[in-house]
Amino acid sequence: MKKDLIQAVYELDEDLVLELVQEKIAIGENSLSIVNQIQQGISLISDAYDSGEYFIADLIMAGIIFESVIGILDFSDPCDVSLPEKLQVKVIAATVKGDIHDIGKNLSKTYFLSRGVEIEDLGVDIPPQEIVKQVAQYNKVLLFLSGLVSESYDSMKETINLLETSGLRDRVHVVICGAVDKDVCRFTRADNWVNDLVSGYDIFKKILTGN
Ligand code: B12
Repeated sequence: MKKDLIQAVYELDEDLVLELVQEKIAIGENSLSIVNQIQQGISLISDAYDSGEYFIADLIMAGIIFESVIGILDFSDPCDVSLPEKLQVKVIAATVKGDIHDIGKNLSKTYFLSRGVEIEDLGVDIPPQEIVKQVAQYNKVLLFLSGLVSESYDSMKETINLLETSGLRDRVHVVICGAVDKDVCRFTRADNWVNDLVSGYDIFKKILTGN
């Protein structure tokens, strides 16, 4: 019997992953459901890394496979609300200082773009000063701070502190994302936290419509 997608990801079998994803696309399976299955496979890889069964090279391979899948998924949704031609809010994202994980951010960029929203991506390992400098150019900003390693929480907090001391905090809605939860949100004094891109997009729509 053919392996399922989660197992193929876990076994880092890129060819089979892509073949299974193509099959799922052909039968009309939702892109987010496919992403969800890849994430489940990655979770298994993460556990195997924690237990010493997988190594850093396997994490790298997991990242490569995820990026290949993102390249063939389509997130567009004709039923989604049409956006005003000129957005009144600038959307910026950065992986914070000390962290280089960017697959979730790249995936989110693709998802937002398929809905007509451009995220300005500052990159990875970005220090607070650089983020604040970019934010200062706009009147209303939705700022996504992404991080997966524990050290990123301090960087998120430092960034938000600097926004405060620079007098910019009122014009920025800060959403932390990645390996975060409500405790990290409280610690960093962010406005919201998300660990999936759809919730991130929902926050964007709320800000845009003022709800
Ligand atoms: C792939 C991977 C890597 C790749 C990253 C490649 C890349 N370009 O990103 C590589 C191999 C480079 C890597 C390196 C390291 N990694 Co790593 N990595 C992973 C792994 C397996 C998957 C992460 C991933 O991409 N997931 C898939 C994406 C889609 O999920 P996501 O990022 O959570 O994104 C979702 C949401 O969070 C949210 N989101 C995230 N960002 C954004 C942004 C926006 C705008 C929005 C709206 C939403 C959003 O939406 C996404 C989709 O729903 C995780 C395991 C795990 N469980 O997460 C470990 C993991 C995060 N890594 C870990 C570690 C330890 C490391 C290293 C320190 C290893 C080492 N010894 O060198 C280095 C880190 C160096 C550094 N300073 O950052 C640990 C972190 C532990 C910790 N608590 O600190 C983990 C948990 C593995 C483990 N079990 O130990 N890693």
